[in-house]
Order: sequence, then C-alpha cells, then structure tokens
Amino acid sequence: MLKILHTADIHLGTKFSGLGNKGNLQREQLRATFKNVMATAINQEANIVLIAGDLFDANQQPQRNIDLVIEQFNLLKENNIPVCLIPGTHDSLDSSSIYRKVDFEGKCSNLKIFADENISYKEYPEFNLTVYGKPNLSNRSYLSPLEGLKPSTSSKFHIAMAHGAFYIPGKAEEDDHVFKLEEVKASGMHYLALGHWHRVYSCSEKPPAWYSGPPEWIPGQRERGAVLLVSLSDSGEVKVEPKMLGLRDYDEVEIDMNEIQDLAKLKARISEGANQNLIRKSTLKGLREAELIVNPEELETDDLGEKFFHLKVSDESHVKVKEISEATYEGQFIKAKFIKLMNEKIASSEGKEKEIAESALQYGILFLDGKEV
Ligand SMILES: [Mn+2]
Repeated sequence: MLKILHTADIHLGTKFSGLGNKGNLQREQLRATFKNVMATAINQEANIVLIAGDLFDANQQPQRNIDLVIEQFNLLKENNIPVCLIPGTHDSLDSSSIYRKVDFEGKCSNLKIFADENISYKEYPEFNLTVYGKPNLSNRSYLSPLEGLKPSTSSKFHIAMAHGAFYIPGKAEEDDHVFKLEEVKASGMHYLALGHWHRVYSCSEKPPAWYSGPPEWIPGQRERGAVLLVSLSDSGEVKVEPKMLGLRDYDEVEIDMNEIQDLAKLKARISEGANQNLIRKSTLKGLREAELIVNPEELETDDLGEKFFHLKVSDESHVKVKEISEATYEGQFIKAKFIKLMNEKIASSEGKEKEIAESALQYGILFLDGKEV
C-alpha cells in the first residue's frame, strides 16, 4: 500500500489587501496552514508529498517564506518523506523564477523539482513508484501539461503531477495550459495530482485525476479546498480522501432590500450564520424604503462586522420613490410621459417582466431626478 499527500495552490505570499487590517492575520494563517499540511503528511504517515504547482503566489517572495518552505521540507526529510513539486502558473519557471534564484534542492535533499521542459520522471524504488511532471514555463500556454506522458519505468505505481485547466467545452480558455479527458484516460497513470483550479474536483474516475484546491482560503476562492490523502493498494485500488485543513471560510450573501423594513432586520439578515473565521460578502440589492438609511462602512466596522473575520457590505440598492403618478409630475413633460408609458407596460405584463418594469419605473424616476443610478 502506498500513501500520498497531494496538495497544490497554497499561494504562499498572497497579500490579502482586500481584507484591510485583517490581511496580515490571513498571511500568517496561510503559513500556519502550510505547516499544518506538512504536519498532516507526517501524522498520516504519508510515503510522499506531491505539490502540483503554485506553492508560491508569485516569484517574488519575502525571505521568511523561502525559509519556511526549506524548514518544512527538512521536517519531512527528518521523517523520511520525500517531496515532489512542479512550478505552476504563479510561480512558473520563467527567467525570474524563484526556483532559479533559490537552490531549494540543494537545501532539501528530499526534494525533487520537475524543471525539464518536457515530461520527466523520478523513480522511488523503495515505494515501487515513479512520479512524472513538467513545469509551467509561463503564466499562459497552449501546450497541455500532460503532453508526452506515459509510463516509462517498470515501477508498480505511476503517478503524474500537472498544473492546468481541465477541458470543459465552452469553459476553458485555450491558452490556460488545457488538457483533455482523453489524455487523462490514455496516460497509463494510476493517479494524477492536479493543480490550478481552486476547488476540490475530480476530473476522471479511471484513472482518478483530482484537483485539491488551496488548503487555506485565498482571494477569489468560493469553495473550500482540501489536501487529498490518496491510498493505492497493491491490487491497484485508489482511494482519495479530502481533508479540510483551512481555518478561514468564505461566502456571499445577497439581500433583497424589498424584504427589509429596518436596520435591525438588515443586521439580522447579514449576520445569519456568522462566525469568527468567516469572510462574508453581503450585497444589498433591490429597492429600499427612503427611511432606511444604510451606511456600508458603518455596518462593516461596528458590532456586526465583529461577528466575522471580515465583512464586506456593498450597497447596490436604490431608494423607492413613493406614489409615482403622472399627477406628481404635472407640467414636467418627460417625466409624466415616462410614467405613463411605464405604467402601461406594468399593467400589460406579468411575473418577472412586471417586476422589471416596476423597477425600471423606480430607477427611471431616480435617473430623471438627477440621482446617481
Ligand atoms: Mn493557483
């Protein structure tokens, strides 16, 4: 039995400037979760650790992140655990790559970085395993990271690492290091450890090919990532067990202001399910009563904001105009005409279309009154 810890997209050095004064805390948490990933490999007695790209968020890194990686890889070494990595799209193997500036392999004898332009491999006879991979040479490429992949040794187990986008018709951008299901199927691998997509996702059952996602929350991520504990039995059976190690979580809540009568109700809605490790983006939509004054910045920083790790409130709602009738705007030809036309439209439509027409009337009046819409 062979046990692998597969991680990717850790993005050490992410700045988190969108988190304001909490950015520093999340930068530290990213480092802490990385340590936790390595500790998990040791606790779970993994035979090997695979990092499928984007260990770093950028090729420019503070020395302390470089030191952290070296320290942690050496911790694996003390526990007789080798580690393989490929440069991804954020830490690609270009001319200014961090992997050219720092001799990680010289400082961590248990580390293999796949740096050949084409697929290369490393054998681990003690595990009857061969690992395959190639680096991303730039942020963008039309080449498949699986091109040329095939079993090249007599090992029992063959495992590949790749960093790129799984081809889904109409979804993938052609120059995003795209690979196809056919390539996965024809690879002859027992498992493919993928990086690049920031979510846990299985592309193929046979052979299993998984994205792990980032272990800790990074900007733009909507679903929790994990590390994957992959066990391969002698009979060739593969088991993939996602383990959520990240501390911080993220969600988005949209609030229809048509349903909110006062500030207390608004606060109650925003704080539903709040916790100290949650990053929440609340967007206020629709039409709101004129009496209800909303100040996003105040909401973010007062007792409401303190219920979250970070709260962002965006106000996209508009004040409802009371009793719009032609009579109100008598003598104002354009407004009166607009109201007449819109009221006809409202009367003659139903369902979603009616709602849109009603909003259009409200927004149109705001606009004609010279308000910012
Ligand atoms: Mn990434």
